[in-house]
Amino acid sequence: MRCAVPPCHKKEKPLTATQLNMASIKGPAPAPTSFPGAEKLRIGIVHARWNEECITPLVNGCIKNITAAGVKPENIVVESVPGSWELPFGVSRLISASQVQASSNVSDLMGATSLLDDSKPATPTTTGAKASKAALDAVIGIGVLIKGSTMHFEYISESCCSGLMRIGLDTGVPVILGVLTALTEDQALERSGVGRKGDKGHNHGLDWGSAAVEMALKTNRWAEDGDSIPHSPSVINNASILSLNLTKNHQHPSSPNPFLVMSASPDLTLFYLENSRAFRVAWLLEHLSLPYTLKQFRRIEGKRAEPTLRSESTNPLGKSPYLIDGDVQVGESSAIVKYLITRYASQRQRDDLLGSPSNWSDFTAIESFISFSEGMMIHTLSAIYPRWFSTPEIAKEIEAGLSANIHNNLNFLEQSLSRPNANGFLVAGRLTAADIMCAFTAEYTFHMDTGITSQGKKMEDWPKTVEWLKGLSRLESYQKVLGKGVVHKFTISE
Ligand SMILES: N[C@@H](CCC(=O)N[C@@H](CS)C(=O)NCC(=O)O)C(=O)O
Repeated sequence: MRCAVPPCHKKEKPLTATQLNMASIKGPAPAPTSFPGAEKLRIGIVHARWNEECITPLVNGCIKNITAAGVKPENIVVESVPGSWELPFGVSRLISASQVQASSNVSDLMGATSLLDDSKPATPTTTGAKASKAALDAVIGIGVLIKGSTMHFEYISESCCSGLMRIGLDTGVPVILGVLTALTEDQALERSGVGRKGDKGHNHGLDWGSAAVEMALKTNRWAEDGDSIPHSPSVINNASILSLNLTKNHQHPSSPNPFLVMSASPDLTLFYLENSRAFRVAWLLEHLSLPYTLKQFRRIEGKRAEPTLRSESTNPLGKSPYLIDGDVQVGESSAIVKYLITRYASQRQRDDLLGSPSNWSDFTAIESFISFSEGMMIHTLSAIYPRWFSTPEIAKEIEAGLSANIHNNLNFLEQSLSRPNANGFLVAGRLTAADIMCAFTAEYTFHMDTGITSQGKKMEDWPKTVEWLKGLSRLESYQKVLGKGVVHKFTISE
């Protein structure tokens, strides 16, 4: 009878790499050798205290390569936690603490301290140099797990590694996996560069340190401008191109972006009613340089939208703006603005336009203005309805009744724009979604003269607000919308 198993499948002792005269193919491809910009980085290390004989050289290896790359010793923060189970929590809290520190004036929120003894893993020597207060650019979680006789090893390894991975993806701050999951003590010692029988092995901490610097620099660079595709050589060029294309289409915020989806490119159609809030959306689309199709609709006798707006857009409310993006349909200008920024803006643009967790006051101020533009400011817009649908006398009366609120709203804008560091914008001294949302309502108020001259007021009573609108209208993105041939009669210019 013929043997069912071919001879080559006979159970034999496998040959070792040396017997095969073959070097192992495992190991990282050469890492970058120079790290321009590393001197600006702040790197965190959180290490477990279990298996300290390995932990100490691993932490020191990390620090060695981080500083060799150019990171200043005072900008390396080392903290310890009891064991590897606590690593994800420690890393997560350290990232948050650094972000809070970056946005506050507290100087001693995080010191470059390790909870280890001084004789143990070296805390980078602080030579009196001032440590950075910036948020951490990368964090390494270091632990050493050695298999024992129970399931403990399996549970901790799995949870710790996936926990660290999740923090990186959720926060956008690179988290380097510095966890050895060794089956024997010898394996752990070899991978810590200590070894036991003459062969010292290789200290993986060195690689983790380099990886942290590389990932920190790359993440910062990608965040600089989502449109700029890095040109640095990659060992795996095709893979690199693929991943960057995905990044380009969908951007990748460094702070948590629950909406990050690797899918198709934007397929945007904006249903734009002339002289309407749709200007906000078109302006944002231009600001983000997103491609879109603009379908413009007329107002019948300057009032209600022509019925085709409802039928063509399929917006059940029949209002503009309305946005269709593939299978996504969004109404309400504020929702559209947030959707576009969240889905398509680069991290930098997103933090600029909506604010970031590193500055909660700006973040909440922007959010308030977005609500204000369609909340409190609705007084201004509603003043027009009596003019359209009532007698001039009644319209005048209603407008007079609304004017206190209209003035109050304008005073609020004026106050925000009068802050010493306003720089011609409502929040944070830069263009944000607050400006994009509120400008339309303010332009409308002045252009339609709702509650202004009829109430003995004039535009000049709100000089900063007028200057703000003029400044915004000079922006390239604003001008680009006008260049698209949209009808927008409210612009306040020189
Ligand atoms: N809160 C909505 C308001 C939408 C809205 O009322 N749009 C007006 C133009 S500014 C409209 O479509 N009017 C057409 C009509 O009422 O016929 C938003 O912010 O998008």
